[in-house]
Amino acid sequence: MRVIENGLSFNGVKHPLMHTLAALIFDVDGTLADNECDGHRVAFNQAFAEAGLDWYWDAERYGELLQIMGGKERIRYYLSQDWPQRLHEPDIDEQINRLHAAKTHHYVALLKTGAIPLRPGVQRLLEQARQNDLRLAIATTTTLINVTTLLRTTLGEASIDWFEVIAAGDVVPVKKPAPDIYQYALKALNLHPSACLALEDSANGLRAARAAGIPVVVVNNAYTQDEDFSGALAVLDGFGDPETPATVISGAAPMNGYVDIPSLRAWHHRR
Ligand code: XBP
Ligand code: MG
Repeated sequence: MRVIENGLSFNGVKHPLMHTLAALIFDVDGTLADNECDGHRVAFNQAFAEAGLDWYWDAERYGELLQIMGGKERIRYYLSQDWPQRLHEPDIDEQINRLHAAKTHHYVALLKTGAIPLRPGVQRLLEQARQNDLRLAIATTTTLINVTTLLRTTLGEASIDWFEVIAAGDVVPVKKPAPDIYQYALKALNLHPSACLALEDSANGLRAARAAGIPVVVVNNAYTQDEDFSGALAVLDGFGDPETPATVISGAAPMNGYVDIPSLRAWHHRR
């Protein structure tokens, strides 16, 4: 018997609905906001200084450390590189957790000043997605309070409910480039990966989504522009807007010059 559920045929034959775009899954850091250098990095350094540590991550070093996703994981990696003996301290896990909690506190405080805007085109695209009945989700390695505060401070309180699932941080044991956070979001959406499209800014994010079977459009930024985005449907330098078109780095050009719902549907259709 042929069972069709959520547009899927489980007898191995693709059902037409399998190709229909039903949901957009957004990455947060670097995608919704260009917030790593002037947001997360600043907060890490504040936490280090407050703890009396002589550590400072300048913009260039932070770019290297960004290869390690997740703040706690990034601190641990930094220790392994610069202070390896400290990893043997019996309370190192607690130290990292405390430092990271302080970093989150500083980052949230910074967001509340309004210092971190969304990337150009993000609000327009989210509103268009809602008008077009596309479902919305978030899949990010960052801490949940960072996401909800960013949404509150940029789009307002109600925007949190625009997203059916906000999959964030330690809700899964392994962070991007592992597929876990995307698989978590897919399960919550109860959708096949082919009915979704992920929007990412980094190669690690692209790999995570692709490993979960989700097609990806990349909007890169200064930190990620030299990364390998093979496997993306398209790579652009931003979402763009009617007045300021996006530059296409690879893939088909968006039909109106910027990332909108018709262009996302067209990329998704060609996958
Ligand atoms: C990017 C990250 C995050 C942030 C820090 O996440 O690697 O770890 O830099 O956030 P994404 P935390 O691109 O998946 O949104 O310190 O809260 O981990
Ligand atoms: Mg990102």
